[in-house]
Amino acid sequence: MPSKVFTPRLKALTAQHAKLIKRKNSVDKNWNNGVFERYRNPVLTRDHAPLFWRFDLNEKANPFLLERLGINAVLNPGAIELDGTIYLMARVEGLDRKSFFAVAASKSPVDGFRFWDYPVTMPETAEPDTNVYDMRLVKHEDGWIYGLFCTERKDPKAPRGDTSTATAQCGIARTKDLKKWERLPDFKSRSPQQRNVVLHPEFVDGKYAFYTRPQDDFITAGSGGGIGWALADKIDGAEVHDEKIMDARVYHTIKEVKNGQGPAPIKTAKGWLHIAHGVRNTAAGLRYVIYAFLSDLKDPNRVTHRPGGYLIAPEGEERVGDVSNVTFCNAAVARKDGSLFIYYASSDTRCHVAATSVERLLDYVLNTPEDPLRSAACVQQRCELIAKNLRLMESNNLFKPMRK
Ligand code: M1P
Repeated sequence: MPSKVFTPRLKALTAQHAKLIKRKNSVDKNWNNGVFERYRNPVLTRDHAPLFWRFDLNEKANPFLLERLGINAVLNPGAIELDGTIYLMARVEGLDRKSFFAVAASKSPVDGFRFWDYPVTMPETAEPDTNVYDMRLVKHEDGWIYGLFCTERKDPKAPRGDTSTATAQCGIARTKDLKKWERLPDFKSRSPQQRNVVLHPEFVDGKYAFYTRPQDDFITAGSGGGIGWALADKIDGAEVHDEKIMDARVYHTIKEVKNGQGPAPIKTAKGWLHIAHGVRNTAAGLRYVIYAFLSDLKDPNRVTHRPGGYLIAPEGEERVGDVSNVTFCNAAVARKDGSLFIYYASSDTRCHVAATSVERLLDYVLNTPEDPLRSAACVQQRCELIAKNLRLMESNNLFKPMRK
């Protein structure tokens, strides 16, 4: 006999899901720093996951229509634009804490993202991954689309009884269509752990070039000094011997504890535009913010401009989630018309979009002053701006300054 619960519940859930997918996004008018626009709604959340991923839809087997395989969070997406469609390669985390990759696509960069029917079936290496996450998608000049991601396994050297210590390394896979993936051997370096490894989109000196993040430990960077740079002769069995730190961690800055390259950098006339994340410690735990910098066109590991401070930090509801006070970015799409969409996740829970243009972000990196690293120098920097502005305002009769 059909239960009274199943059919009305299925109807309600289906309507709710359809409404979410169709929901239009809009710019948050309260945000006005001019550098980028913030959008009100997240572009992907756990509620975007199709019902048929979560519920057994057979009434006989599931008369109460209970969720059987719930989704905990959808975060840290990679992104790529192919033939005018934006594809987000989301990190989807089940209630069991394991992450997997799934593609959500939309013609619009800011709303309408819909997951494909199946998540990605990522082949394993001989040493199976316990967890995979944070894919950086890059169209390389060799013709492949690469996905570099973090592969995590229990540390075999962990003392008996220690069920937490893990090792993080970089997994490499490639595809032509985001559906069928060829898994290559994991990236090898001298560092015991790596996270946030990103492939540069072009060959450098005929080699594959990587942004790395060497670390001694699973959580802390330890002696790993920041964002590294390394070259490998081949991608199928990529191995690097020397890592040069190109963007170091610095005391009392937004990247004091650790940092990591975000998506692959964007090529512009003025240099490679990088988006990265920086981490500092607080009494409330780690705070993750997103920052930007520019590196030399011919020598992508030489940083030419380092705007001080952060580009995006968690605001409002973004501040709260599974790991609160986190904004993390591993995706950006620069479109033919010059617009630039930065996809980021907040508090390891949901995905957002910020919109700007390559021209505007270049202006930001070229003209935002560097962090002078001391309070007195920061005051001096601000006073110089104030004095310049007051002179201008007085000469234009724009404003009568308060003289004190
Ligand atoms: O929890 C915040 C982030 O922590 C890690 O980033 P990092 O290696 O820089 O510390 C990653 O696990 C990332 O997925 C996560 O969002």
